[in-house]
Amino acid sequence: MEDLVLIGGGGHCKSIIDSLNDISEFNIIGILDTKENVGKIINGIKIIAEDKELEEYFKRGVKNAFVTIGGVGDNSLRIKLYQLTKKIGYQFPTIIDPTAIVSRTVKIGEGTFIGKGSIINTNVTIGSNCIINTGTIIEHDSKIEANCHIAPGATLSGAVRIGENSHIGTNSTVIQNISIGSNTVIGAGSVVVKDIDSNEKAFGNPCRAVKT
Ligand code: JB2
Repeated sequence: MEDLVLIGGGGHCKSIIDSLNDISEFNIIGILDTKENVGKIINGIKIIAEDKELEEYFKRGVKNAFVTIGGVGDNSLRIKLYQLTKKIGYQFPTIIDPTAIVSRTVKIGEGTFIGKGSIINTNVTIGSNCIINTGTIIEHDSKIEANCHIAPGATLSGAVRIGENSHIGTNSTVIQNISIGSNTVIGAGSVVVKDIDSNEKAFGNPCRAVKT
């Protein structure tokens, strides 16, 4: 089994560890978090160091890393840590919980997590460093760009397009053929029936952008 280091030891990390335990493909050497959390145990895995030790672990032969920070509504730390880790040279696996149903035609980028009970239908493309969280449904021909978070229970009907760095709130529904831009947040429980531009915050039924 190859060694893997996790980055961020909060709630999202617990979900990833649980899936990794069921997959048994990696030896998790530990978690990196902030100084005050070093020494804590998260789902049986120790927080061993701060992010500044990433280079040292790479030199010692750890070649796989995974960003385990969720960052609800603000992906910036997650993206920063992914880029920093990639620059050092780490590889990022794709982690698919064994309870997810994923068509063999789906393309999934590195560093992306597919959570428990998700269903991903044919011809879907998902970019790198995404979270496809518990119980989501991603229907046929949808395209999700890098660094997106599709929160628990959200449904994307057929051929939905989501631009990079966007967040689709928990239990939201996006009807077929809708485009949602980049850096956009869709609030929890929204029903999206019209396209939503980039750099928007939008919510409700029907989902509308909030004017700021
Ligand atoms: O710079 C950092 C840093 N800043 C905060 N580097 C590293 N390596 N870790 C950092 N952290 C750590 O991220 C915090 O000390 C904390 O341990 C963790 C964030 O944990 P939290 O539970 O607050 O959030 P999360 O992102 O793991 O989970 C959120 O998103 C998930 C998708 C939660 O809202 C969950 O409920 C949700 N399921």
